[in-house]
Amino acid sequence: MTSERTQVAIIGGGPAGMFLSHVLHRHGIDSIVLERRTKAHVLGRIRAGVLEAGTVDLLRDYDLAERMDREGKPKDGTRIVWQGRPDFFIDVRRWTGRQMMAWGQTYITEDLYAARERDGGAIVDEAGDVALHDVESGNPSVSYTRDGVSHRIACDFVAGCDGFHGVSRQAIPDHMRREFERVYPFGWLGIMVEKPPLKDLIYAYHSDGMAMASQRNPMLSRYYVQAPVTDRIEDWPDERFWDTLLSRFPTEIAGRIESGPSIEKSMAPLRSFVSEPLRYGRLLLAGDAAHIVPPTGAKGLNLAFSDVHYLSRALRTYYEKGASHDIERYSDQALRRIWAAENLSWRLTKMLHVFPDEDPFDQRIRESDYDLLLTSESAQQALAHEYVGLPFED
Ligand code: FAS
Ligand code: PHB
Repeated sequence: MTSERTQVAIIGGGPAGMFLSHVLHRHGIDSIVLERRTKAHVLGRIRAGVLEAGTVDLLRDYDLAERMDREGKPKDGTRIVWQGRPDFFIDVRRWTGRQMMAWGQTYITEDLYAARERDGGAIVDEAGDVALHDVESGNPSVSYTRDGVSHRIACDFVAGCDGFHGVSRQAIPDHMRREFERVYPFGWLGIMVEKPPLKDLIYAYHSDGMAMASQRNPMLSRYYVQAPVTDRIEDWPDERFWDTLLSRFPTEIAGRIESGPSIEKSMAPLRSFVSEPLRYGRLLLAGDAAHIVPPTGAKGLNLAFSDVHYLSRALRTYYEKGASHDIERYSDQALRRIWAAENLSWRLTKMLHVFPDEDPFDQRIRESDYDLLLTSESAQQALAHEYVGLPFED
């Protein structure tokens, strides 16, 4: 058993863990990241594609935006097309004065790994059997195995950034945790195709199911269709995917979509989930370890960044001022923004998807929600305010 010491032991080398490690380093706080998978596996994941204005600002503040500002696509908003009704544009630039950015999570993770390696960061991949110890005490530690050797890291804090299926959340005793969940009866079947994307990001409502058009770069498009979560990838050859996607967009838009062979295809189940609190003693959760949102509101990755914004500020207050007040208020502060994002993601998921067990009353309510957006500038402004990302609290 080797033993080491650091200030913050970070479990999970995804966006939350790696951004936290980067920010702490920039403020002179040591950390060690323990990632279960190989670096190649982590960098091979294809997930989020739209950044809130606040996330763009954080990436720029911490010198992680050079490639994004060169290759990313600023967006004034996202379009909604609706079977038999006029289009609607969530015009975040008009109503908030801010823009979003079409830029893939994969690129962000690549840049995070490059930055931490450049700065000599301690990133341990293929860390097995990660376990948390004594997090309710003032002397927590984390143990793991790698290449048959057992290791223990003594630390001041443990940051649980290990996603929905990680071990950190389980280190909070059941009687101390409150979990809130909605599981949706469908998933998003997504593909990547090496074709030019549409100009706009578009959500499409159709009585057969929703569809979505997004992008990663000028020669890489990302598309999704709502599909039964029980479907397997093998059930969806490219031809069936394209036929389904094109049938769910209005003809004039479908005519502009350039199809082609998929270079990636995956099914993402949809879930709304929050585990409270985000703190237990010296354990602090951030990102998917604490919450999950359906991708409909493009909030998952952005919430990981806002959690790290609050958590890194709390840890700076502790180390720079010897004060714990930001640590103590971290959970409540992060949860206000998390629940706002859960709320928007749930509303957009209800509005844009076909639910198998709904009745005609549900459909009329859905249509009236959309009609209000078409006719009310107040409703448009409120949605734009939420979609672009709420301002961070002081
Ligand atoms: P992550 O899950 O990204 O990272 C957690 C890391 O911890 C992983 O690398 C994992 O290997 C590691 N880990 C797990 N258990 C461990 C253990 N015991 N020990 C050590 N390490 C461990 N969001 C959007 O906004 N838009 C989207 O379109 C979108 N699509 C998605 C599609 C899929 C299939 C999934 C799963 C998520 C999607 N998301 C999307 C949400 C996604 O982007 C997350 O919000 C984001 O990855 C959160 O980052 P992290 O909190 O770092 O969690
Ligand atoms: C994506 O680009 O993958 C994306 C964009 C917006 C969403 C979900 C996914 O709401």
